[in-house]
Amino acid sequence: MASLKPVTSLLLQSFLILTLILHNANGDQNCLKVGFYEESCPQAEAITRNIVNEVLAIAPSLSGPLLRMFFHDCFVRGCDASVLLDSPTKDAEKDALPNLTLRGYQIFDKIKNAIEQTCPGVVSCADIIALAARDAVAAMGGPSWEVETGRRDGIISTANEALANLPPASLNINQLKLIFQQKGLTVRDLVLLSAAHTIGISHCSSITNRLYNFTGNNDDSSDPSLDSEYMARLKMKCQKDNMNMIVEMDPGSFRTFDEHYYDLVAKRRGLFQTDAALLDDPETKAYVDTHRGGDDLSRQEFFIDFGVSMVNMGRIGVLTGNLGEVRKICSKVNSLPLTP
Ligand code: HEM
Ligand SMILES: *[C@@H]1O[C@H](CO)[C@@H](O)[C@H](O)[C@H]1NC(C)=O
Ligand SMILES: CC(=O)N[C@H]1CO[C@H](CO)[C@@H](O)[C@@H]1O
Repeated sequence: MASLKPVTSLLLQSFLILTLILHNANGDQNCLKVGFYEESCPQAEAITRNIVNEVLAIAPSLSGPLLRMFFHDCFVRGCDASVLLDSPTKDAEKDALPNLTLRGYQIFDKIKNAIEQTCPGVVSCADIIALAARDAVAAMGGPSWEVETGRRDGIISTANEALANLPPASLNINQLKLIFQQKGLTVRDLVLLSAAHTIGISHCSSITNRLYNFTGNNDDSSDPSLDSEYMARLKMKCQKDNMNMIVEMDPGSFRTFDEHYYDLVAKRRGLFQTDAALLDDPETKAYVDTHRGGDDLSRQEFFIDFGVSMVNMGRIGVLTGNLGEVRKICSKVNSLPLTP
C-alpha cells in the first residue's frame, strides 16, 4: 500500500501540471472569458453600458436593433463584427436583404470612439456588439449576465453569406432546428433566443406572405396557424399596399423585456411563422407551456436561461488569440487586403 502512494501522487502531480500547461496554452490567450479586458481596458464594459443607457433613455426603440445586431453578427461568419463592415461595392452583410431593417450602426461607432480614446486598439467591435446586446436587454427590464469577451474582428463580410445564414421568418420547426444545430446551438437555445422577440418591431413586409400570400399563389390566403382575431388586427395595420408600416412584436410591451413572448406564442399570436413553429416540437412547446402566464419564479428562471443561451450564441465561430484583428473603426478593416 505505502509503496503505491508516491507513484499515485507523482501521477497526480504530472496530471495537474499537464492540465495547467494545456490550460495556459489555449486558455488565457485563445479563449473567451469573462473580464478579458480587466487589465487591458478595465473601463470598456462601463463605457459601453453608459452609452447604451444614454441612447436608450432617449430612443428606447433602438433596444431591439441592438439586440438583433448580435444575432445577425453571430449567425454569419461567427461573432466577428462582420455585420458592421461597409463595402464600397455594396455587397457586405449589411447590404443583404435581411439587413434592410437593421439599425443602430451609429451607436457602435459612438461606443468604439469612446473606448478608443481610453484604450486604443484593445477592444474589438465584436465584443462591443456582445456587451451592447446584454446592456440593451438589461435597460429594457430584462436580465443581465456576464458576457464572455476576447473576440477579435473579422475582415470579410459578404451579402451572400448573410442571405445563406440568416433564417427567414417562414422556416418550419425542422428547418429552424437544423440551422441552430449547424451553429452549435441546441433546441433549448432556439426556444430561448426566440424570446428576444419580446422587444422591438417588425416591418409589415416581413409578414406579408403570412397575411396575404400564404400558399404563394397570390390568392389572398393567410396562415391558418395564426389566431384569427389577431390576423384581422394585423391586416388592419399591414394593408397590402403599405408594407413599410411597422407592427410591435409584443403589442403593449414591445419596449419591455419580459416573458410575455411565450404567452403570445401559446395563444397563436407569435408574429412570425418561426415564432409559431415553437409549438411544433415537444421540447420547445414544453418550454413555452411552462413559461406562459408565468409567475415570478418562472420569470427568474427564464431570465437566467436567456443569459445562458446568449452566452452560447456569443461563442459561435469566434476569432481569438492572434486570429483576425482589433478594428480601429468598426465599419472598416484596419488595412485593405493586398489583392488587386
Ligand atoms: C429564430 C429565427 C429568427 C427569425 C426568423 C427572426 C426574424 C426576424 C424578423 C423578420 C424581424 C423583423 C425585421 C423587420 O421587419 O423589421 C426580427 C426582428 C427582431 N429580431 Fe429576430 N429572428 C430570429 C431570431 C432572433 C434572435 C435569435 C434574436 C436575438 C437574440 C432576434 C432579435 C430580434 C429583435 C430584437 C428584433 C426587433 C428589431 C427591431 O426592433 O428593429 N431574433 N426578427
Ligand atoms: C407570393 O409568394 C410567392 C412564393 O413565395 C412569391 O413568388 C410572390 O412574389 C409572392 N407575391 C407577392 C405579391 O409578394
Ligand atoms: C442599413 C443598410 O445598409 N441597408 C442596406 C440593406 O440592403 C439593401 C439592399 O438589399 C440596401 O439598399 C440597404 O442600403
